[in-house]
Amino acid sequence: NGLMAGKRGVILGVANNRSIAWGIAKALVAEGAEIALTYQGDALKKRVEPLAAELGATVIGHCDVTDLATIDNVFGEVEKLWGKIDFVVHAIAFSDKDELTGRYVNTTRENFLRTMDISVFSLTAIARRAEPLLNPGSSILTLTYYGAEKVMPHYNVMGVAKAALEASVRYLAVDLGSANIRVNAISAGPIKTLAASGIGDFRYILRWNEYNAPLRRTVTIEEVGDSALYLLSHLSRGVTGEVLHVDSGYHVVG
Ligand code: 0WD
Repeated sequence: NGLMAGKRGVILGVANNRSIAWGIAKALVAEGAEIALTYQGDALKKRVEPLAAELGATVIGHCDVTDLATIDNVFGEVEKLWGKIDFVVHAIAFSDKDELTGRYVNTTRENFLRTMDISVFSLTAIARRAEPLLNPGSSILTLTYYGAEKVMPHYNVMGVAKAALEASVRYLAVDLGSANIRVNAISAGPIKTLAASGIGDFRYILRWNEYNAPLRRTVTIEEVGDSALYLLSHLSRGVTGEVLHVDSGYHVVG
């Protein structure tokens, strides 16, 4: 029973119980979805396993998106387990935290390329690998941030990466649309997660959003999860190439 009954999918990017991907996982399972989680390395495996158990989720394996063989392997395992799937959640990003502060102009070539590889190219690589497994009506979702649209203090190269990620969503939406596979993004407001802790002055950004967003507060991973439910379910079957702001409305004033 539920909105996602009979639907199966993969969620990449659960690091701990503060992860946005975890909020999405909870919302999907509450509506009857069966999910598989990946982890990045052994340190995160120990965190992801008990979380997966909490939801009755399958832990499908190690996936470091800088190693394309691990993407191939994870989707190979998913195919063995289920055959076809109905959704993929991409909640992955990385940049050297020394460059998530100060001036964008100082971005190094090495970190620029690494940030783009992990935070942008990975969505395309995952979409390509997942495509043959995706049923008609399937949905792919990624996570972006307002720093793609406007210059946000300290977000720097990650803002450039998110702009490219949002463009990727549009190109992928066209490529996969003829197979009735949809590709969308949620632009989440700031949330205190492991990844966010690398961003300079993050507490100030949270406070600024609380003061200025129309709802006068920040959002929770549960709220992002509920919006993700919409984009991953048949309720949004006419929606693709979209960037949905789940940010207490901050983007209308910021
Ligand atoms: O305010 C926020 N937290 C926002 C986050 C606002 C708007 C968007 N987002 C985005 C992030 O940019 C990211 O795309 O949401 C997505 C999920 O991030 P999160 O939930 O904020 O952060 P976290 O719980 O740390 O999950 C991100 C995970 C990594 O965690 P760590 O902190 O260990 O880097 O991305 C994964 C990893 O699990 N990840 C990778 N996975 C596979 N291969 C890799 C990699 N190379 N690098 C990072």
